[in-house]
Amino acid sequence: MIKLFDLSGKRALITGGTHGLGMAMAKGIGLAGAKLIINGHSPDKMKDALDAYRKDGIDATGYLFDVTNDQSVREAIDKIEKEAGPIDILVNNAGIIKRIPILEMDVADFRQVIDVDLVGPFIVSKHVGKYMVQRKAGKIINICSMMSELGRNTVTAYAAAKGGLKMLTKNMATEWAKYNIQVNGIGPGYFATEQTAPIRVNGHPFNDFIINRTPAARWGDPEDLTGTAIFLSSAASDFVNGQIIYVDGGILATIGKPANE
Ligand code: GCO
Ligand code: CA
Repeated sequence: MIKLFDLSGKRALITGGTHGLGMAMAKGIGLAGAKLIINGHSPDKMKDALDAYRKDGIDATGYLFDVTNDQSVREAIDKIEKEAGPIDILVNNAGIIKRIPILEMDVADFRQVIDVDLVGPFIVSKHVGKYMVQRKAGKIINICSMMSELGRNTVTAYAAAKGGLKMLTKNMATEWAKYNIQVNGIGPGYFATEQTAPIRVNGHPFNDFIINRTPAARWGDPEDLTGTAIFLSSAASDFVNGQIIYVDGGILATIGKPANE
């Protein structure tokens, strides 16, 4: 039975896999047997990340490229397919956030978030998808967000991008399911990472708000994503197409409750 989840012999490309949730998911996929191909943009972070993966006994190689640059991505994917071998699993995880109220947000900032969080997954999927379509096999996982479903003050560009990424997921699933490519998403709730560090400070009103707003009454631990990442990477999900699995401690299940309950 456990064979269904076995990723031995597979290769997984994880964008932004040098830190944060991307690294946690990549580690799970690696421990399930896949060889990791890690994308990042900082050579220092890449070195540390590869050391960490290898310390856990995971086979990992790194490729530095910018997910928003069509030509760099095309060249990198061609190179990876030649040097590292066919990409069986793609996790579109690289993303940024800017927390700025709408009236103060420059158009350039808005565009940059859309570029990295939405156009990036399109570009990488397009170049990896070309190979997957030829092989008639592949798994693509787009990392969505609570903001694929809900708004929040100051994260307007991020919400627009992550809402778009949810629909990109459904559309890619629509076009590519017939090639035996499963395209799905993971929507993490509120997780303890570097990205949320500024709003996770003890005593910070947002920290108390999130714990109250989450039925599980805690921040997610990056390892809470491991099982879902392995499931969507494996044969266990071979007829699952266009779904976003929200791993959120129940946030989307509820309207929430007053602060004193
Ligand atoms: C915020 C947070 C979120 C999370 C996450 C939620 O400012 O509200 O940073 O955007 O990072 O994506 O699912
Ligand atoms: Ca980054």
